[in-house]
Amino acid sequence: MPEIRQNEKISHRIEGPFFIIQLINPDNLNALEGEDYIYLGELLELADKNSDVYFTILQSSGRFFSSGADFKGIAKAQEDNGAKYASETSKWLSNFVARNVYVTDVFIKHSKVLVCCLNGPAIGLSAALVALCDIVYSMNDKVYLLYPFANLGLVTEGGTAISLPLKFGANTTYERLMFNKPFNYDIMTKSGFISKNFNMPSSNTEAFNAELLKELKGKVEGLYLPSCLGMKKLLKSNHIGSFNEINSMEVNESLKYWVDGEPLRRFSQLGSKQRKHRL
Ligand code: CO8
Repeated sequence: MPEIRQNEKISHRIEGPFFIIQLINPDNLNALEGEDYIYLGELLELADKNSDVYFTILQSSGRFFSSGADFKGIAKAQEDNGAKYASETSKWLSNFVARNVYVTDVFIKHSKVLVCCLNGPAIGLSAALVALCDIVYSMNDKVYLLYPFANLGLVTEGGTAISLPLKFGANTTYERLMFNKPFNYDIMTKSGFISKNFNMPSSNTEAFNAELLKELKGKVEGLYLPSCLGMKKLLKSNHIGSFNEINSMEVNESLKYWVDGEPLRRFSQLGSKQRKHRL
């Protein structure tokens, strides 16, 4: 396996055909900074290149899967006023567009089967990545996905302009996005987004991850795994063109908002608890 640097918020290991990536920073609900999203993308690329790997498993820790972009990281980016940037456009191309487009692209084109072990809620870009997974299992019925773009002065990102209508239906997507409401467990179950609820208490994420992995090991027994990758390639071919197109459209639309500064004002209110998401 090629070398990769370590990241204190994300671990990885390989067990048989499974490349397991775990978010391990429960104290801030597994919020991720720009560099962490890039690291996540690099891990996916590592899994992609490893011919012994057939499934990439995303696990987390604590009570949240991930609360999305870390507002401390956003504040850092805002203060990034080095002479290296000729303009606000140049700054946000680097701090937002390039990062966002990269991690989304890596998820869209990933060739191994992506399995999400949803132990709790996911928000923002992290929730967008959950919606790009092929199979999702939930720990209990407390899970939800929140895309608070309207509350933060942003627009859809991470391919959600396609993944959400595709997986939950167009009108449900409109209603949830326009009024900043979560896609709750009921919506996720009715649409078939969640394949199985393990009905375990929220304090038991490690047990959920272990139980799910054990079940997956049983499920793949006797299978010809290259068939799984062959089918993923064909299933993916239904939408890959649209996803590639929307990834570029989303970040270019969002760029105007970052340059204008509204997301920064709102992220800072979120950080100082003056702004909350309605859940
Ligand atoms: N960033 C940093 N810290 C966080 C975050 C976050 N996103 N979310 C939670 N935390 C921290 C809190 O500050 C708190 O820390 P402390 O104990 O030191 O005060 C701790 O985690 C626990 O959080 P709460 O006390 O707030 O827990 P609650 O259960 O009351 O609330 C919520 C949970 C609802 C998740 C709330 O914390 C919240 O609203 N968090 C913000 C979620 C959010 O809006 N995320 C951003 C989404 S948008 C996005 O991801 C796209 C951005 C694109 C940029 C990408 C660049 C590549």
